[in-house]
Amino acid sequence: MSKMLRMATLLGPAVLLLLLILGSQISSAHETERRLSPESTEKLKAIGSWSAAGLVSCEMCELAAVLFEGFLERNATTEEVIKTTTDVCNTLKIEQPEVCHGLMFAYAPVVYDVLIESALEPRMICTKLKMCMAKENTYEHFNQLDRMASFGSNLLDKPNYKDVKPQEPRLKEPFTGVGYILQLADIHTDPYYVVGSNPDCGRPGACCRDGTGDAGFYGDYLCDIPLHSVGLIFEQILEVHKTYPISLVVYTGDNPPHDIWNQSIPRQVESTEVVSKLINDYFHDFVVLPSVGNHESWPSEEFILPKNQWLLDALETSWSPWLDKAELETVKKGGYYTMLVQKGLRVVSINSYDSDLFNLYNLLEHSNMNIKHNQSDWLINVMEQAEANSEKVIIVGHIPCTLKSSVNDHWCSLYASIVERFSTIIAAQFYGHTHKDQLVVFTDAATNSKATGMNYVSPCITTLLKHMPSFRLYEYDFTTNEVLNYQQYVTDIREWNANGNMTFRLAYTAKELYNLPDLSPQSWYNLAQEFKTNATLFNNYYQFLYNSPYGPPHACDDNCRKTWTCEIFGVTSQLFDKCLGV
Ligand SMILES: *[C@@H]1O[C@H](CO)[C@@H](O)[C@H](O)[C@H]1NC(C)=O
Ligand SMILES: *[C@@H]1O[C@H](CO)[C@@H](O)[C@H](O)[C@H]1NC(C)=O
Ligand SMILES: *[C@@H]1O[C@H](CO)[C@@H](O)[C@H](O)[C@H]1NC(C)=O
Ligand SMILES: *[C@@H]1O[C@H](CO)[C@@H](O)[C@H](O)[C@H]1NC(C)=O
Ligand SMILES: CC(=O)N[C@H]1CO[C@H](CO)[C@@H](O)[C@@H]1O
Repeated sequence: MSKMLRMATLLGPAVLLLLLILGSQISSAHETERRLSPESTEKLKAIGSWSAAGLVSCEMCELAAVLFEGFLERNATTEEVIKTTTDVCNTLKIEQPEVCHGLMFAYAPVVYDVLIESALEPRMICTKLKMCMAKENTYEHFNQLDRMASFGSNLLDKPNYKDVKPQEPRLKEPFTGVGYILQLADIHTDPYYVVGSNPDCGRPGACCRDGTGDAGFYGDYLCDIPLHSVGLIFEQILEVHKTYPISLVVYTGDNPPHDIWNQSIPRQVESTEVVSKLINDYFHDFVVLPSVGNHESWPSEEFILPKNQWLLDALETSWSPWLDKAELETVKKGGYYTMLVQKGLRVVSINSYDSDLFNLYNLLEHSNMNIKHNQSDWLINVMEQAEANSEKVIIVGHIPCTLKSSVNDHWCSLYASIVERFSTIIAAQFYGHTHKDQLVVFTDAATNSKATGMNYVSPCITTLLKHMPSFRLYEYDFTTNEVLNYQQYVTDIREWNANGNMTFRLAYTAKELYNLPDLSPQSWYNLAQEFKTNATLFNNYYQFLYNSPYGPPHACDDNCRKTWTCEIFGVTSQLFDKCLGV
């Protein structure tokens, strides 16, 4: 089993599923040859080993699709789909048997149901998941793909304003002057962490559990973080709070561990309950602004209503210490809400399942994001009202519009239009999800040369995949509603284990690191443009990007620098390509 595949399991279950399935086609080539051109078959034979092929090539994905075409043709039962895909996984020894079964049990029915309901050809999924290029006329039913293309295109032109009763500000005594906004991102705590376990057990997202090995008391860089360490991290944050008083807490989601093959609805609900309770225990005197992560659902990443109403019900309960009745109502309806924090400052919390490329339900015509009067309409209405009331808005959410986050272009191009349309009232966007320390700059659709918005992507609290636990404080002017600076804090869990030193250190402050005049979107735009040509300047960004105790995994050559720089501007794949000049 290759490390690459295990990475795929952690990063994109749907990707892995497709990967697994195509394996059967390599071993039983007759089915393959019936469907594929001789060139493709040759290419596949040439690829030989999985890892050599990178994560998923177009050919591989199309092969996986062939298996599903078979299921569809013979109207296979869900049980058969699970069994066959599990067999494939086991035969190829891609994961341990319980992992194979767990993955297929969770994901194969989702793929199958979506194919049946959408009537999309299986191989179109490969295009939709950006594994294959969209080549015109390649497929007979290619036009099916365009069904969703008109989505959102006219939304911003139409007068959409609907009056709703004005909200009472949450804070009777508003903050003025400079304060600090804390962001907690990607906590992913493992309830089954056992000190002294094997951290490299070969079961993705579920090591450090077996009681035989050297996983440290406070955590291990190959595992998700134990709950007792999360509490200790919160204690350390409250120490920093004595110097830099925190006004608001933004908590951008992803509570469960990464054992996506061994989850269930009750366990997912419990994760959100436990993490919310812990945050409430430590930050009960603060205004806390939560948003939902892509790992909160079961299966992880997959979300559609009414099927996942249980998650919204759980959020309503877990978030009830922080939100009022009206706010909880929209949480229960769609997992989003808006809060007027104080006069003139509004927060909008987005449910980012609409942007998740691996939320296969987004392929359905009746996906949540395609239905009128759902989140996108709601968001536009809220922004229009905020504008009419002269409010500034902070948007908080989980999955940012960056290619590495695996987002769909439909949501992200609509989101980018919203950011542009309301650029004068959006004070900041705070997101997480990538576990990396990233910047995202939005530009105007007409010329892509003027900054319209700035999205800060904060690194994570969990240690899994070699990330140092970290948190961020945004220095915010509550009088002018501007982000003035931010402080990035990190700690090395190896030091905790070695000598009990849990002190967080300041990794950097943004303004000083980059020598910025201010943190306006335009200043970030200018800086990121310079990254293209100035490697010294870019390395300031790159050294903190992975937030790893071992430093970046490799030196960044010109190509790498170009890719990461275009990632900053790559809100959609079109913009990414445009930046790369392809
Ligand atoms: C597929 O099988 C299900 C039961 O397993 C049955 O209800 C359905 O009618 C079948 N569909 C077709 C098109 O044969
Ligand atoms: C899988 O989850 C169950 C609880 O649902 C737990 O008892 C079991 O230990 C987990 N397996 C692993 C390998 O972590
Ligand atoms: C603990 O860690 C902090 C931050 O890295 C460091 O400044 C300090 O010197 C350490 N203290 C001890 C006793 O090792
Ligand atoms: C690159 O950026 C560094 C750091 O800001 C600066 O000192 C240097 O002059 C820049 N180099 C060029 C060629 O612009
Ligand atoms: C989550 C959500 O808001 N769902 C709604 C989307 O819009 C349709 C039609 O207006 C409603 O029926 C859903 O309840």
